[in-house]
Amino acid sequence: MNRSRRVHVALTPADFPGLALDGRAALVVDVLRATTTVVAACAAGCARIVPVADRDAALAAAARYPSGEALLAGERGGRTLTGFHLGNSPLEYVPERVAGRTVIFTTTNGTEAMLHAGRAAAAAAAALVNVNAAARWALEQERDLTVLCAGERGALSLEDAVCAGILVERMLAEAGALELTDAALAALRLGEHYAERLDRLGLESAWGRNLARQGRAVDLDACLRLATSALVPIFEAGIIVPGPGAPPAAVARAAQREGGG
Ligand code: 3SL
Repeated sequence: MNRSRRVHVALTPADFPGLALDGRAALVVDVLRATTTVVAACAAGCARIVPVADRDAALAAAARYPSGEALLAGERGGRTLTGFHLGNSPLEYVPERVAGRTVIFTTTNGTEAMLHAGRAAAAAAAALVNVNAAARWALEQERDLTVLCAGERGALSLEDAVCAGILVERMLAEAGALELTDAALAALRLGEHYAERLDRLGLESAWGRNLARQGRAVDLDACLRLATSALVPIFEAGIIVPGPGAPPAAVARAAQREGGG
């Protein structure tokens, strides 16, 4: 690609319906906590994550897999859905629980953003924990990029905008030049402000304070870490699978999947 790539950040979900994602790459961001959890699930060796809109869609999706293979996972208002196997804490997603399993996932904001990201020509999940790897993945796509910030019930979430900005900063550092929309530039400036003080996000973001009030300080600690994972969960026909940086067992399972095994 000769011209410099265009990068846009959809700072709120209100922007999603009008986004032209055809031919573009997309990164979906929900730092607290859905995309951090997706990275954790892939690192723990899950076979795939199926994002769905709500409980009914989750039950319908689970019924399409052999009995016992699918795990129902997700939250509303931060709390695990009644009768589901897993909530939305990245710390729950350990190999003993998810290795080799299909995770059917529905969350308040994150999975809605994932469903939109699935419309792009190439899409992946990004969080602070995999920000460097996700920025590298985005550059490798050689396409214009849209970052979708999941936000909170239609509004901007500070931590998602910050993560988008750090993604843009990492891409700029590697690519030299990018064509940024005003929204991407605004995110970049926020990212520059918070990159060295991520712990402040737990205190200054509305959802960070909410999770702290729910007694989920350990989740905040797990989510507000920078570039601790090299793993990039990628979308294949709307389903998320462990991509670059996945542990060998997850890679072997993905190869098996491609071979129809
Ligand atoms: O809104 C979402 O998708 C969730 O990530 C919110 S929570 O952190 O699980 O409460």
